Amino acid sequence: MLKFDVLAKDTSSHARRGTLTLNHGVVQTPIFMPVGTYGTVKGVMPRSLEEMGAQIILGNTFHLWMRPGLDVMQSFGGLHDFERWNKPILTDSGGFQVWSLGAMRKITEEGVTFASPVNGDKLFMSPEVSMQIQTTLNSDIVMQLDECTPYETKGHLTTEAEARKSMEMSRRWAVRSKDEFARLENPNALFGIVQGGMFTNLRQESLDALVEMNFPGYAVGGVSVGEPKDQMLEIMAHTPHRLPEHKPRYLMGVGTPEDLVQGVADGVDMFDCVMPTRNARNGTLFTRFGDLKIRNARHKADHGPLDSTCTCYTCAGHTRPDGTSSGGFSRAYLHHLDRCGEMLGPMLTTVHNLHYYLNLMREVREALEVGQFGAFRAKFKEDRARGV
Ligand code: PRF
Ligand code: ZN
Repeated sequence: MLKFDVLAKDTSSHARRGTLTLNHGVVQTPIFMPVGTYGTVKGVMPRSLEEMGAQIILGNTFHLWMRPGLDVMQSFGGLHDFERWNKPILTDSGGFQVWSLGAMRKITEEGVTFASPVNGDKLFMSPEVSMQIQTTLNSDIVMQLDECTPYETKGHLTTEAEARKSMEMSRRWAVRSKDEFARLENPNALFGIVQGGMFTNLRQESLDALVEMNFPGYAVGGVSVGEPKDQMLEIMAHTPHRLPEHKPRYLMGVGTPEDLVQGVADGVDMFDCVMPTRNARNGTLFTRFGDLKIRNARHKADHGPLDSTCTCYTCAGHTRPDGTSSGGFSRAYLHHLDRCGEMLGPMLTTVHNLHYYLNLMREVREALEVGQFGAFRAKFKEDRARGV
């Protein structure tokens, strides 16, 4: 089941504010979806995710198929109960991850053959297998199996002919994914994925074919795969707003805070990216006034918070039962945890970065509701350029 309602539209861009109703709940869009590849958003307890307002998280077909495997998933009735997250879950199909294996895999029309990175077993992923796994996981949003067209392979830029071949195979895999999803009587929603590399004519062909198939939602794949920024922006400007107005649009694996705000302006409703979680673990933190590196010696004795306007647990602390505040953590303390390799360090920085991304989308939604998205964007850019 999937229902999508557009509540408000911006007058000077393709941005829109909507609600997406899924089997495990309602999602307010535009939304950022934290990545939980292995059935966990790394280092974050589900109660913290709830606290910071996460509405839907990702899981990964490929990883959960490897470990713990389908028998265990089946015995829990799916991923929600296993990981104790009762809100919506979207799972990526595995195509992108299998593709990332590089030399270890062989892609044919039938599917992808590869050696298990866990135990070396020979495995086969096809559109049908991906749908079977995602059905067992009971994901609210299931992604078709696709082939993410690379930007370049060993220095060779993907040609239009190569991108066409890849896009056409993804299109045939969309048909097979849809047929298998229907055969399994999966009660959730299946998204098609637009491919076509850096070629807008191929993007249009891919989009037209998928729209003809009438999916309940659509993703734009194959961007943020190593291309120069201007090419990424060109695809973002081209594709999302051409997708059906009354269906959700998901831009896969993007991006920086600036990319998200631009994506919303381009008509995107849903985003996911490892950037807030991965960067937190590397000590790169997002704030309203730009990014900072907590490892930098200038933070060594700084009593201030990461972001004085942030209300996350890391920056603002929590209220004790007696009504007093614990106070937020200082940059000096976070710098110290990083220096010592303490595990609380990445836990606190991940909470902050995710809160930043989720709050950014909350501010975007509020601006759209009151018809102030243009003004919001201008202020966002100005603040981010100010520097921390
Ligand atoms: N396809 C799938 N997952 C993805 C991508 C894609 O093209 C990308 C590209 N940025 C990220 N994740 N299935
Ligand atoms: Zn914070």
